[in-house]
Amino acid sequence: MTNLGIIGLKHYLCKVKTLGMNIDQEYIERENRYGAHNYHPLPVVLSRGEGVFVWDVNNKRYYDFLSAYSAVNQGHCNIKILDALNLQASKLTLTSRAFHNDVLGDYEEFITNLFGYDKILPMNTGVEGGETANKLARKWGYMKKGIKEDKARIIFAHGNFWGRTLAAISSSDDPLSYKGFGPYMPGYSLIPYNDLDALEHELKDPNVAAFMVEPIQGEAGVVVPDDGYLAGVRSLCTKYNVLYIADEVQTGIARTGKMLASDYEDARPDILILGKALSGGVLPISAVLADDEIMLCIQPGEHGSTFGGNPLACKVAKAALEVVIDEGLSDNAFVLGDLFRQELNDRLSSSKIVKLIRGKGLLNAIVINDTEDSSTAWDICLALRDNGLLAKPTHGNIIRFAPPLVITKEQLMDCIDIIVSTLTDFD
Ligand code: IF1
Repeated sequence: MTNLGIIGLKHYLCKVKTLGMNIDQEYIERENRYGAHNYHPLPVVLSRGEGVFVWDVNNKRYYDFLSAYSAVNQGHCNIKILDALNLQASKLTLTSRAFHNDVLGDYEEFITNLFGYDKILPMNTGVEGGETANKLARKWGYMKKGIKEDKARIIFAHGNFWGRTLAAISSSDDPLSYKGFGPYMPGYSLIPYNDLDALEHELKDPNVAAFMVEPIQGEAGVVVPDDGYLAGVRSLCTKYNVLYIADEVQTGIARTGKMLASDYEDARPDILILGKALSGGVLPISAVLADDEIMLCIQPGEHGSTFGGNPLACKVAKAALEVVIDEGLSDNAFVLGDLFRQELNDRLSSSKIVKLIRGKGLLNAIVINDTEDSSTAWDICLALRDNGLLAKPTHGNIIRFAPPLVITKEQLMDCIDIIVSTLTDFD
């Protein structure tokens, strides 16, 4: 937009405000008019963020209980991450991988040591991480497992969500994601989540290269599998020489109370996908981690990205991980997550509207006593917004609660009060 355009808009909005019209509506109508209609946002227009808080254009303050789908675990505008960003931004932002740069190697060494893998392949968005993991698994299947060309299969679980690309929607069983976008990627199959018998049945097929799964299913509504499921996946994949791919794009980076949700069990993935909070919400940064046996199956020229591994992203990701470690965010998520579920369970035990509270660490959801296609969860989110807390429904009857992990106990208790009183009003 030109300067004139910005001044014009501000002037116009001032007029709107003095006339007593709804200032939010102007922003919303502009998006609606000029932007694709691929989202249905909660009607709130945000302009500023700091830590656990965001402010709207009317300067009303909210607790952010979405954290941009767990991308801002380190809190909005985290100063250490912004310092890293600003310092590198004025030095060198992008070289492409056609040349080396003086930052990438340091980041690669840091992150592989932190997570205990031989190598990293840096990408940008979460879904590119998933695509990369799928390509790696197929290549490994042909080069190492001896699967005949074009026969490799990858198994997924019902309810999975890993993004919006054609490959990602080809493994989806949510019509909203896949319908109308065919034809689909071959070589994908679905089994029930949290079902080791079904997994073993599939893994017996020698053409299976990998099983890709979220340690907790986010989009499906924060579905936590039974204890022992991930360890079971690990041992079955080992038994049948199949790669275990963990999609920790949402569950990773301290969200569930450990650095990785996989850390709860003896369940080290063969391929680990990270995204979202890997940048603290500053840039799209994702990563695929694996050992040499797998990672070196991809040779120069066979995969890549213009922006993947750029110096700015490397500095930001390293800072984002250091914040998580230095500020003990895993422990905070673990302790406050237990408190959150316990308090809500105690104080909502007689609620007719709340069916169930579930989650791990600070990735939680409440299931509302209503049908999946009802508008109850949406209406509750509107009321929560009015009461100063932002959350988003997933399906008509589930609300996800995922605040930035820098939240303090005092702030969390304040949020629990808001949630309890809002839900009590609905009863
Ligand atoms: C949207 C939900 C969250 C993910 C997992 C990979 C990706 C995602 C486990 C892809 C992305 C998003 C994207 C966002 C909504 C969202 C979401 F509501 F669909 F369920 F987080 F919970 N693996 N999740 O959850 O990462 O390419 O987007 O960086 O609007 O699509 P991406």
